[in-house]
Amino acid sequence: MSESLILIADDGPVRTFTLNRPTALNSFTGAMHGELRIGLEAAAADARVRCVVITGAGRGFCAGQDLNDPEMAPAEGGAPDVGAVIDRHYKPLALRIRRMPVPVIAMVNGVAAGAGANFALGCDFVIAARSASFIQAFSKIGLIPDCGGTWLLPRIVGRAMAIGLAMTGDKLPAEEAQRIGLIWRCVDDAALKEETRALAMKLAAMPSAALAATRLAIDEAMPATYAEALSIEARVQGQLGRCGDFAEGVQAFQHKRAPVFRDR
Ligand code: T3D
Repeated sequence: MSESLILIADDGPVRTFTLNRPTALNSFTGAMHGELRIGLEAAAADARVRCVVITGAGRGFCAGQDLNDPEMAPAEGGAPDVGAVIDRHYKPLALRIRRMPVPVIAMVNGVAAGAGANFALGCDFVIAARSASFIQAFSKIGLIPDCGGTWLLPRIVGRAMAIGLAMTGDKLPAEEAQRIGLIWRCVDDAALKEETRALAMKLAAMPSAALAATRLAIDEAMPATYAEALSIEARVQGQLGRCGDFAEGVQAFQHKRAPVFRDR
């Protein structure tokens, strides 16, 4: 039997997905997309899961699209339909992550290139090993940043950095990625798993629904005016105010005890 392209492991409320094509630096094939999509759907529907971690097997995180995947092969001698591959695989993946009801952490253990880099940047947190790096590899093969890169990069690091990273395709070491605010943290390689676990457990104990709503409200506010952002906050806060976690949070505060959050 062939080995799974996505390994799934639970550590209490934290579910870890490991991209498992290490000899090709975990680059995406259609089959790996399929397994990941099914796994993320299941995690989204499972109330026991309160935080998701995504990482890569071996020395790389993800080298983007597998450039040898038959799906990339030109149709009957013509050019491959790259746009169709994005519509079929990368758009659903990016949206799935953005709509997860729990926080998603990319634990970047090695190189993250092309769609592999932007797949990580689309997660709520990116924690990278000091030896890891980020490469907007697209320009080197005549493409533009995809998997959300054109939207994410300028919003995270500003237009000048976005253009620089995207046009040069230069390798950005993890330490530099943290310095320019592209990622949450760069940590020593030996500390990567423990630091990620600590963050994941902390997030898992927090009110998931409020964390997912925080992501939504910040994304919605990004292109909005100040007044519109205030209205978005009123709407989202109104919904959260009617949820059990808010009542629990206030009660726990009043009784000086630790809260137990359940909403998702
Ligand atoms: O249809 C569509 O294309 C739509 C979607 C596009 C999204 C994209 O992601 S486009 C960008 C695709 N990715 C790339 O262009 C990155 C290609 N890889 C590299 O530039 C380098 O491998 C890295 C800079 C990431 C790492 O370099 P290095 O020196 O550490 O490793 P390596 O020796 O190049 O790679 C190790 C193995 O992984 C090697 O296989 P081998 O020779 O040992 O059998 C290499 O061929 C393989 N590999 C790396 N990246 C890919 C790959 N195989 C298939 N596809 C890859 N993307």
